[in-house]
Amino acid sequence: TDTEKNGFYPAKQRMPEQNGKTAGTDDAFDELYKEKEGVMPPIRIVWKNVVMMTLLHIGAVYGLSLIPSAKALTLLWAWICFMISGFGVSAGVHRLWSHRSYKATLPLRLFLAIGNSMAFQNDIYEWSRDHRVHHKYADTNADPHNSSRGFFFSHIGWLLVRKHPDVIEKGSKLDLSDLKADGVVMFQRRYYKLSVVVMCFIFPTLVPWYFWDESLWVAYFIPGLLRYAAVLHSTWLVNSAAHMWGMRPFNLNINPRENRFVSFCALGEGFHNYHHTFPYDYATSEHGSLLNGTKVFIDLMCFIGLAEDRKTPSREAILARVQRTATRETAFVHAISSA
Ligand code: ST9
Ligand code: ZN
Ligand code: ZN
Repeated sequence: TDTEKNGFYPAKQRMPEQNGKTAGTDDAFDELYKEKEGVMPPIRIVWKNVVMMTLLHIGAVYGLSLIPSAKALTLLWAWICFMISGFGVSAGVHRLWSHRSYKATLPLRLFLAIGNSMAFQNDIYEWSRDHRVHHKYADTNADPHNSSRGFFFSHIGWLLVRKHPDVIEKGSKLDLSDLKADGVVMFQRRYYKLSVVVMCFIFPTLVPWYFWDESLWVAYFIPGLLRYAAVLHSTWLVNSAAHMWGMRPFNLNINPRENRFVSFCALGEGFHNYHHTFPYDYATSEHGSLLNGTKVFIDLMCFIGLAEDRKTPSREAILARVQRTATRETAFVHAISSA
C-alpha cells in the first residue's frame, strides 16, 4: 500500500474501525501516477456560477463600504461567524472528515457540520471527495484545483467550469466508506441547501438585528456576504498561494509550500508542504500552535473531552522522510534540531 511504501507510519494508526473492517482515508499522494497524455478537453464555463460569484463579490465590496456605519457588536459578530465557519472547514471537513487526523464525539461533529454549512463550500461529502483526490493526484488533471493551471484556476476558476474528466474518473475510485458510514455527514448532505440558507445567510443576519438592533441591511452585507467571501478567499489561498509561493523543506518533488501569510488567513492551513507530506497530522505543521488556531481548537476540544486520538508523526518519521525527499540542508537542520 502507499502507507507501507512510504514506510513511515503504521497504517492501523489512522484507520477508523467500521463493522469489524477498517477503512482508510485514501488521501496519500500517489507518487507513481502518470498523467494521461493528449489534448485538454475544451473549457466549459458554467455561467450560473460566474454570475453568482460576481454578485457575491459586489455584495462583499459593498459590505466593506458599510463597515463605518456598523455597530461594534456587529463587527465582533462577523468575526465570530468567520471563526465558526472557518473551524467548520479547517477542523471539520479538512482535518476531521477528509483526513481523519483525530476523532470527534457526536456533539462536536454536529457543531462542525453546522459551521460547515455556514461556510457554504459544498457539503462535507463532496468537499472531502474533492480533497482526497486533490491529495492523491496533486497538481495533475485529476486534481480538481490543479495549480499547474495557474493562480486563477486553482483559486476560483475551477469552481466556474466543468471538471476535467480525470477528476471524476479517479475520484470515483476513492474509498469513501467512512464518510458514507457517518450519520452527521449524510444528514448534512441530505439537507444541505436548507442548512446553507439558514446558517450562511439567515442566522448571521438575524442575530445582530434581534439582539442589538442592527439594521437587517448592514447585518446581511457584513456578517453575511462579506464574512462569507472572506472565508472563501482564505480557504482558496491554500489551493493557490500555498501551492506556488514559499519554501519546501519536507518534499522538494511536490508543489505545495510553507506560506505563513496563508496560515495567518486560514487558521493554520498554510503549512502546506508539510501537510501534503504528512496529511494525517492533526496539526498540519511542525511548528506547534504558532499561527495555528485550528490546532489550538482541536487541543481545546480534546481537553474538554469532545475529541481524542490526535494523530501525529514521530520525530524519526519526519527525519526519515526529510532525508528522502528534501535538500541536504533541510535534512541537516532537522537532524541537529532533533538531536
Ligand atoms: C468552495 C470549495 O469554495 C472550496 C474547496 C477548497 C478546498 C481547499 C483545500 C485546502 C485545505 C484546507 C483549508 C482550510 C482553510 C480554512 C480557513 C477558513 C478561514 N470524485 O461537481 P459536479 C461526479 S465551493 C468522484 O457537478 P461538474 C459525481 O458523480 C463554493 N466523482 O461536476 C457528481 O455527482 P454527485 C460554493 C465526482 O458538472 C458529478 O460528477 N459552491 C467528483 O463538472 C457531477 O459533479 C460553488 O461555487 C470527484 N471528485 O461541475 C459551486 N467530482 O456530486 C461549486 C464530481 O451528485 N461547484 N464527481 O455525486 C459546481 O458548481 C460544480 O461542481 C462545478 C463542476 C461547476 C465546479
Ligand atoms: Zn494542497
Ligand atoms: Zn488536506
